[in-house]
Amino acid sequence: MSEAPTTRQEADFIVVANRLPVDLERLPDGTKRWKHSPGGLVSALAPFLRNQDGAWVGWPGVADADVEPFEEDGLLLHPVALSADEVRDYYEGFSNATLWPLYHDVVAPPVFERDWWQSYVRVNNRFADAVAKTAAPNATVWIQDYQLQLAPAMLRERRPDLRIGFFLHIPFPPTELFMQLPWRTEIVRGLLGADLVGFHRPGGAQNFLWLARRLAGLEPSRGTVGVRTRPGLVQVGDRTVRVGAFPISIDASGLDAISRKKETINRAAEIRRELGNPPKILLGVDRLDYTKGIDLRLRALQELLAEGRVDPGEVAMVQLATPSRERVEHYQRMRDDIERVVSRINGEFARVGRPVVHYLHQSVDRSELAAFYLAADVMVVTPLRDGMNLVCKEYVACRHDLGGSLLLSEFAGAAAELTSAFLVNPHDLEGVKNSLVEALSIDPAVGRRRMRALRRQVLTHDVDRWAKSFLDALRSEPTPQ
Ligand code: ADQ
Repeated sequence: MSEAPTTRQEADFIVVANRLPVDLERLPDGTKRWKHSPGGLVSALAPFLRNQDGAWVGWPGVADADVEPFEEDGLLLHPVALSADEVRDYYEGFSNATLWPLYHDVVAPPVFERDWWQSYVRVNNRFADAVAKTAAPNATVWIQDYQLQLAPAMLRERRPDLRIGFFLHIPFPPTELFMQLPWRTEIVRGLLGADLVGFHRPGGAQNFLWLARRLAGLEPSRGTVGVRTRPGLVQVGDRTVRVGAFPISIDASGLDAISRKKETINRAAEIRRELGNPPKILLGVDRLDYTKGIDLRLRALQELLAEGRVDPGEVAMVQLATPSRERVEHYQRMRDDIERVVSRINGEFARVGRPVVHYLHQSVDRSELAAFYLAADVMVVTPLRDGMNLVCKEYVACRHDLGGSLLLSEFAGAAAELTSAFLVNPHDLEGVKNSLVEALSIDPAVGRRRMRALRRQVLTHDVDRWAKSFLDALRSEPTPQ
């Protein structure tokens, strides 16, 4: 992809996210090039934006990149530069070592550093400046995720004419945990700068409404928030802020189509052969993150093998783990732990040429991923906490053959929709083990029935519906309750 000259300066619809949908790469000879960056949010919103001649404001993924806005495929890309210190303090620090663990039920201890907070404030201001410059009069702006929670209020100060939406992709924590944050009031006030604040689940919206009363002294509506309906209302001066639940999803029909292709079906059969044609294949697909519960699903398998409840000759497990946040200390330790368990299992239960766990610390492309989904008898998704989790929906979208079973943590947002999965409490190792055994030995007719129910949900609630329901709500006027 090459840099094109800017043809447009302003946009009527702008997505703002920590990352641009393209990454800047520096080549060894000093030249730069853009590369499409994979990821849930990018694939969710890019098609939507292209149809509307929109703009995307975000960081290009490398420190100190000073690049001018440019247009690509009908989309205006507006890079926001971060210095190396800001990458360390705003991104790796406050976003990923303070907010990420705090919002995921403190499964790792959050670190509270005043310098990181200062950097977070500075970078959020810079994003607000960039959007203020790019937005046409009365434009619609959709700010994404935990890295930019101050940006709604900062942007409103600069541009009161804009319609501002905010969506949080990770869980919004229980109020008792949120109250630990030294800068809790600033974050709540930052979010209240939006016209519509969206969460995956009604529970997150409800927690936020409670905090708006407790920390900002406002009087929110008291009704229960519904899914895509009945948002909560908060009166902030002369503005009414709506707070709602909008569960995100995937491009379900796109993945369904890929999984029906002959090449994908052949590749799935080939994967089974490459694994030695074991009767059953277990699959895990995750960013390598301590919230995803990769270690505990391995431990469940290890105990089942040790107890003789699973025969190592009958089962192979594939764990695909995308490298993630490798400079954050907690992630380095977790990677070591996981790799140690993988070697223990293989050390004890593998035969020459036949490992039990096939662990790939790699990203694979979409069609290869679809083939893995199609090859797997049991998809194992065991996060300790997850805002939604797209992997489980992707698995279901690929199973046009109605084969396969889904084992899913109750602590993923998706569990509320995917009720025909084997739902497990990931803290209860015996429960996970029992459900694994059950999923491995399910009667095929029962399995098909369950998969049909899962597919009905996923195929009728796709990412377009998510984006449309959020944007329709954002562009409509609040109705008094
Ligand atoms: P993530 O924490 O990144 O997203 P998830 O929703 O599962 O988690 O999305 C991960 C994406 O990466 C999926 O599309 C998956 O296919 C892909 N992926 C993972 N490992 C891969 C591999 N080895 N190769 C190729 N692709 C791989 C955050 C929140 C979630 C929320 C999303 C969207 O933490 O809870 O669902 O945002 O809002």
